[in-house]
Amino acid sequence: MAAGPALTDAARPARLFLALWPDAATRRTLAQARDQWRWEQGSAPRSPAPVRSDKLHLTLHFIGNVDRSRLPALQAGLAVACSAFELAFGRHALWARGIAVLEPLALPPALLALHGALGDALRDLGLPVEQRPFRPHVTLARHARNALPPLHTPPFTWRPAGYALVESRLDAGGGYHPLTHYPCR
Ligand code: 3AM
Repeated sequence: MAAGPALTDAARPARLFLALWPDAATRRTLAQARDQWRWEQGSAPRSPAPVRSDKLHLTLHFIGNVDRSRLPALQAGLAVACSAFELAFGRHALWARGIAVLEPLALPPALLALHGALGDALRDLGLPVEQRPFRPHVTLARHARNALPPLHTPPFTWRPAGYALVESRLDAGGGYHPLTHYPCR
C-alpha cells in the first residue's frame, strides 16, 4: 500500500489518556520500585521492556486518538471535582502477557469517585469509555513474563496533587506529555 502524505503536527490526531502524574519525588520512588525487579532475559520473542522513568504514571482512562481541533473542548470538559486522597503502595504483581505492575494496597473512595466522574465526562464529550473494571496500577515493565518481583519492598505513600490529560507522542522519542493538570483539593 502506498504511503499517504506525511501529516503535519497540527493535522496529526492527539493520542490521549487521563492519569495520575507523579511529582518528581514519587517518580523517583516508583523508579526505585521498578529497579527492584529482576528482568530475566530469554523470554522470546521480546525482551523485557522496563517503562522509562519519565513515563511512569497511573492510568485513569485511555482515550485514544482525538482530532486536535477538539482539544480545547476536551480540556474544559474533563475538569471534574476531585477530593484529595492518598495511595499506599507496596504490592508488586505480574499480570497476564508479562505486564509487571505496582498496585495500591487499598482503593480510596475518592480515587473511585474521580474515575467515575471522568468516565461520565468522557461520555458527555461523546468519547468511548473502557468497559472493563478499573484496576489501578503503575505499569513497571512489559514483555516481562519471566521477571521476578522483589520479595520485600518498603511501602510508600503517594498523595497526588491532581490528575492530568496526557498526550502519548510516537515522534520525538515516544514520550508522554501532560497537556493539562487538574488539581484535587
Ligand atoms: O497505564 P498502563 O501502562 O496500563 O497500556 C497503555 C497505558 O496503560 C494504555 O493506556 C496507557 C497509556 O498509554 N493503552 C494504550 N492503548 C490502549 C488501548 N487501545 C490502552 N488502553 C486501552 N486500549
